[in-house]
Amino acid sequence: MAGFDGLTHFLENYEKFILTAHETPDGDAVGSECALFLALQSLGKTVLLYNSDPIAHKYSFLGCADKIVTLKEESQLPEDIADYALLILDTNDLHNIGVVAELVLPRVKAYFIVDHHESEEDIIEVNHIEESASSTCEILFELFEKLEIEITLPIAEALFTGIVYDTGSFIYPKTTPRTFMIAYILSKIGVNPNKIYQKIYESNSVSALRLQSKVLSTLELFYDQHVAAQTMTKEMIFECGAIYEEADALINVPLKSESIRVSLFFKENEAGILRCSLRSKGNINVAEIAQTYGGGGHKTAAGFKSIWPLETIKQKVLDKLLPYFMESK
Ligand SMILES: [Mn+2]
Repeated sequence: MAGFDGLTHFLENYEKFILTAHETPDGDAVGSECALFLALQSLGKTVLLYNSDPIAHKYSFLGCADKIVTLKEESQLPEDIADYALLILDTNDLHNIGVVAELVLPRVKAYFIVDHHESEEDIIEVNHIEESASSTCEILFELFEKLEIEITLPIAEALFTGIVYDTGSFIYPKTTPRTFMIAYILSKIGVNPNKIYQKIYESNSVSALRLQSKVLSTLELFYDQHVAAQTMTKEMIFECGAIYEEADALINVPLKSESIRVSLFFKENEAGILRCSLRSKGNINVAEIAQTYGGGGHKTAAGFKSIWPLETIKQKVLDKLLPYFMESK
């Protein structure tokens, strides 16, 4: 495991911090932002939170969720932004922080990444990236212990949220004894696991439920029922009164079927921009396919923005998957 020296030096070196996380922030992104916000404040630092996309309503129970500003334009930034340092959480891809890359990154004194996604060696060397960690929140827990920062209940709830989200409630492959040990400590501090579960998984709007029903009805199966494809158009979002972010977990639904090895989700946002998300079980590397089209991700979870219309890109992706399923055709 990497030491915390680089990160602790960075935190000591500056007094003012801006925190951000990846586009379409998930439970680990928001949880790590909130936890680090409160922890840095307890050290007497000045801290601001900016994201490129709004956070989902279900995370509004977190202590500082209302402090997160959705960044649209320069005028929202502090006048003394040149005195700030930027901490980028839960992604190591500067293309994945949206407008923060254009408006904040060039103006701050320095930046530092805290993340657990796969990365290039040169990025890992100068940042804090632990690929084996279940979540960014798991890394932050260890940081707080190292710095002897008191983990208050709001910090504990934020950390627990990120860990529960990124481990699929303690079942995904990077869930380790260390993850359970941290969960044990957080629950001793007073976190109520059932409350967090309800907030994350049982707080969706009815519009999200309607959207799910529409998206699931687009399901198509390919390659002897090993590949599933779902589609969401902007019209579906408008008809349901939903928002784009409410579709983020729908790609996981087909994977619950035993025969499905790859799940594809072609989704248009409200502005009509088409994105393709890919998930796989087993040894199919979907990040390779996403990289072909300018995207990225992990071996089992990746995505890219499409410059082609839906039917064209769907066929291109299916063609890329063909070699994996030649024998079963
Ligand atoms: Mn994460």
